[in-house]
Amino acid sequence: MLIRRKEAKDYGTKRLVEGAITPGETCLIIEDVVTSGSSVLETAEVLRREGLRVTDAIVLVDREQGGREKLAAAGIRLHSIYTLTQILEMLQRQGKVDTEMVEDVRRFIAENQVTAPIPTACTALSYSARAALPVTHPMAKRLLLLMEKKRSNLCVSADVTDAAELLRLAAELGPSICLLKTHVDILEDFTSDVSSQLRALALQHDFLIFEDRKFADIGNTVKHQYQGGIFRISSWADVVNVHAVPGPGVVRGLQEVGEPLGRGCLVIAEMSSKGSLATGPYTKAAVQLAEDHPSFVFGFIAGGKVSEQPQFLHLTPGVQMQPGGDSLGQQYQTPHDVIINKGSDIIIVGRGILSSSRRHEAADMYRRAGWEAYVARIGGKE
Ligand code: 5BU
Repeated sequence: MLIRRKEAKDYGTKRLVEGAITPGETCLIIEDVVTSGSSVLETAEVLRREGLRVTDAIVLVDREQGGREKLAAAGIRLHSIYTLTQILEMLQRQGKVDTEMVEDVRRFIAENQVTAPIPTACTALSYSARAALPVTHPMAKRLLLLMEKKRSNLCVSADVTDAAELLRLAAELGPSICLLKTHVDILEDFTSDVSSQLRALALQHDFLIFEDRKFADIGNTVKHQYQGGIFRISSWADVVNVHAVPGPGVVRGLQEVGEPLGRGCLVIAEMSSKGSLATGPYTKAAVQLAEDHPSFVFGFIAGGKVSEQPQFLHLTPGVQMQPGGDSLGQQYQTPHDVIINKGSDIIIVGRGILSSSRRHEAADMYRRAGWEAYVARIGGKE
């Protein structure tokens, strides 16, 4: 049991939370009354900073003024013993209040709703603050720190079919990016030498390699696909991603191979393509899948923030300077949209950079746009 103090004591431990904390554990919040949800949210923020998971809150009374929705937006399910409406109905049945009073109270509630703003609790945190959280996965930590160091939240999607061109891109854009995303199976001339050279460039320019393989089979099959074949993805890719559709087995299979190597994984919670089925309950289940495997999964591919847990990173594909799309259903958002309005962390840009005749300048333009949006999001202080 933990108790949250209103203010840190100026003696003793100076902690805002009193009690024994084990990072990674889940903490249920118990409150008496919820009106706007702010008090529960503040408590959740303090607990999350200590590395605890917060998913649910129990209250005696929900005054139904928007707190439930505000908490849901911050990833917290509210369970109330009573709603104000239920209490009113009970009192009316018992003859303790008259109809006029009931109507007055109903009107008051309707006229005094808090609107749910986009929660800022974790988007306002700097990348380095999130890197320092005790529950942040080592791969996320590395990535967050190198993002801060290189002032780059840009992942370039190196969708080329020629290995020499891939290596040229990595060498040229390496200094501007935090991640290089590959589709190794579109290369016409892959050899293990290509992956070794790519790793050398990653080391030289301090970026991580993300193979966008989108594993989507049973655990036993994806293990082979990750480790074996001609690509031997696990031997060179720092990061891979999975579809949630097979259920936990796909993550567990990859984890058996990747975790001992210190690799990390992203769950695809949403896709950028038109008509994507990864929405609503599917996205929710994908978020749960990630949150259930924190020793291997450290984030999401999504159009925006889908989890309130600050240790998880959000990467968004479908980014160009102008919104729009291509003829095959790709849909683009701008860096500003993605980082500020949607609360994502990393922009993934392919053709926005690759189709420019001056790729280096284009990459730097995206890097600056992404970085400036991030700095504005955290309040203008780096
Ligand atoms: P573009 O050229 O910026 O449109 O390339 C986007 C890249 O991101 C491309 O490699 C896709 O395979 C990848 N992608 C995507 O566009 N949308 C998604 O939802 C996912 C990956 Br998941």
